[in-house]
Amino acid sequence: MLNRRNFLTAAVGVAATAGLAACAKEDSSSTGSSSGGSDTITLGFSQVGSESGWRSANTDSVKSAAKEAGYKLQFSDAQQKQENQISAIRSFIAQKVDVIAFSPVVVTGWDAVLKEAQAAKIPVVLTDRSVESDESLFATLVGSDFTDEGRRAARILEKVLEKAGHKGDVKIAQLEGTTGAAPAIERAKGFKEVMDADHADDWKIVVTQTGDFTRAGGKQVMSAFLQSNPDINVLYAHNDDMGLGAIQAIEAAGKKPGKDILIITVDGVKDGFIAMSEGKINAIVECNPLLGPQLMDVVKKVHAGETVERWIKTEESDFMQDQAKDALPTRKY
Ligand code: GZL
Repeated sequence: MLNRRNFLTAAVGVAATAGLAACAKEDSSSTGSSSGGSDTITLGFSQVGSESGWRSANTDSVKSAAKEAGYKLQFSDAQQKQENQISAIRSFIAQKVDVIAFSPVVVTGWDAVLKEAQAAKIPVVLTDRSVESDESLFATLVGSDFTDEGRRAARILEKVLEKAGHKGDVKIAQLEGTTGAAPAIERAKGFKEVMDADHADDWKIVVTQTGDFTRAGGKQVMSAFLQSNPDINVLYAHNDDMGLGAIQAIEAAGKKPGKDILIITVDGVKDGFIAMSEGKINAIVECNPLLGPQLMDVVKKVHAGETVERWIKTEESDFMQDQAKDALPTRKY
């Protein structure tokens, strides 16, 4: 797994030959000046999909920031399929866009298409999620430290357990994100680091499975969890949407979310805060989706051939249940 902490500040340089143009399924919307004059930056952006509230907020941020920056945006929604992202990137290469940015749905399988972009002398910027590829194939990553989010989730669970006066073993159900996606791999890794170091004798992940970052997935998998492990007393969901789906399953099973089963989620979308204010989620680890402005800034620098840092992080906080009501009015997504 690419260790973001080892990223060094490095000059951005790319060399290229023509890439193949595959017909990508474009859900493209162009913003910025319609003429796309020679001085207007044309940005090809391949988005994972529209699987969660976080993703919708991220898409809105990218589109509004591109408009604000006056860029011509070619936007493609991959519907969570890697082949659609690869097709879209090939289409951007064929269109000779100035810069390509994308949020890779999974960490592997990108070398070939990234080499085609490099051969076409088109710089690539990763946003949100990272890849396991040769670091020379992309200029930078604009996004969060998911391993740290996993550690933060474990640390805030310690506070939630104390606040709840929990006694006895902690039997954890884990709803993982999309299999092979950086946030799923790293949020599990960070949580396990803390568990192994400080809770080897009292915490146990009794069941873990992907809910694919969706509400439907969270509800379906949590329902199965409750059948096989009725004594679960904690849920760690890799995003709010799976947590919200799980809440439906928990209530359908006649249990109280936030009481019978303590719930920790990641993201911090508005619906997550509403559930937290209703006492159904106990704590949220924020993962900021509003990456648009930082992305557009780095696109401009990369296009100009400037040196950029290998990892541009976002600011994030963590919220306990008693902070939800006060925080809601100012939540931006
Ligand atoms: C995290 C992002 C994840 C969110 C999910 O940066 O990639 O994907 O946590 C989203 O809500 O589906």
